[in-house]
Amino acid sequence: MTSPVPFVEQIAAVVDASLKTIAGLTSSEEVAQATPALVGKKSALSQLKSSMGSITDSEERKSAGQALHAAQTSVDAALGAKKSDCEATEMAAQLLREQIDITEHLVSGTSRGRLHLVTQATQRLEDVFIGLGFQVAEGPEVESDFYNFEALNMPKSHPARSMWDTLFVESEEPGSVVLRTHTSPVQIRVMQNWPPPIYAIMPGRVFRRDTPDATHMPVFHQIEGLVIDRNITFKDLAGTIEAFTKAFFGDDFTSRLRPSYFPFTEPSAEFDIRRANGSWIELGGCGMVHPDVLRAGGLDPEEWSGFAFGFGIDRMAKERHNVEDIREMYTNDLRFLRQFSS
Ligand code: FA5
Repeated sequence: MTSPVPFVEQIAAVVDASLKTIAGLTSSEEVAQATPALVGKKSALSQLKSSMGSITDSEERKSAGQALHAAQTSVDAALGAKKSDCEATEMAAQLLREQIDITEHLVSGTSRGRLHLVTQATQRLEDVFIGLGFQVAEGPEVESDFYNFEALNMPKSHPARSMWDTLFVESEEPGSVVLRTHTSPVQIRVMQNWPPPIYAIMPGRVFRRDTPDATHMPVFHQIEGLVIDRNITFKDLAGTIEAFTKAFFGDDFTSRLRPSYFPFTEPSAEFDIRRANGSWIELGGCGMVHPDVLRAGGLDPEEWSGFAFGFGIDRMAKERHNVEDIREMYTNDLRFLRQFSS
């Protein structure tokens, strides 16, 4: 007959097996599943505890009780440590999965916007003219018939009004409010508000019922120039335009004036510049301010004389950057716009 395994040894064997099981657990889910079998009411340790009553020797029962208590403590501690370990690992993995990399943009380089070609050209034009002693003025885009036509020597039925395909704004008196067809109305507003001598430029957006093509847009930009002083002559006008051409486009460029007609200037001319390939492109109109226009601006033509010009800014930007088609500047294709730094 084999003698029964001593109680203390049974406890040691259960602790051994429990610690091995605990060591093999790899997740908090596995820990939760294994817990009842390791320390629950039906666990091997609990069964040993209930069988303690069969130990008759009081000394032996006492030391068995102590051993059982120590066993229970070590299994509880190992299970608790395993649980914390698994939870920490799982939390770290979850954080890694859910992290948002807020440094992403800095690492890959920031993408900065830049000014549109026409805005760049406008600012450059302003710089050039300010360098020539001009001041900048602005006027409204929605304009009255008076400023857009009448004060510019084009009374109601004047045939020259048809030079511009006008967009009208609905108003109480039909035809009296327009989207300005050019920046020339700002000439009148400046004359009415600034005491002469006047050296002003007036950039802005203008509107025409023009069909878009390589050199035309229905909404485009002009820069108006106005000089009012004593004894201003056509020579001053030609000299200013040539100085501007070289300052804006470079010394290789030249300008020419061709006789033309505008009701608000007399004599009038069209202003062209010569491109690198030798061909000419029309950039604007100009001339000596008509006496009726000086009067509409509140100035005495006997005392004051002056010249005015109006250039297309979009066409200048197009020429300066060798853009084939003016419409390309308005397609908002970033691949196109990014080619031109400011
Ligand atoms: C005028 O608008 C006159 N106000 C210019 C002027 C001012 C003359 C002062 C005399 C004294 P014109 O219609 O030609 O002129 O237009 C001037 C320039 O605007 C043109 O030479 C061209 O460069 C530009 N332009 C005209 N129409 C368009 C368009 N649809 N799209 C883009 N640019 C245009």
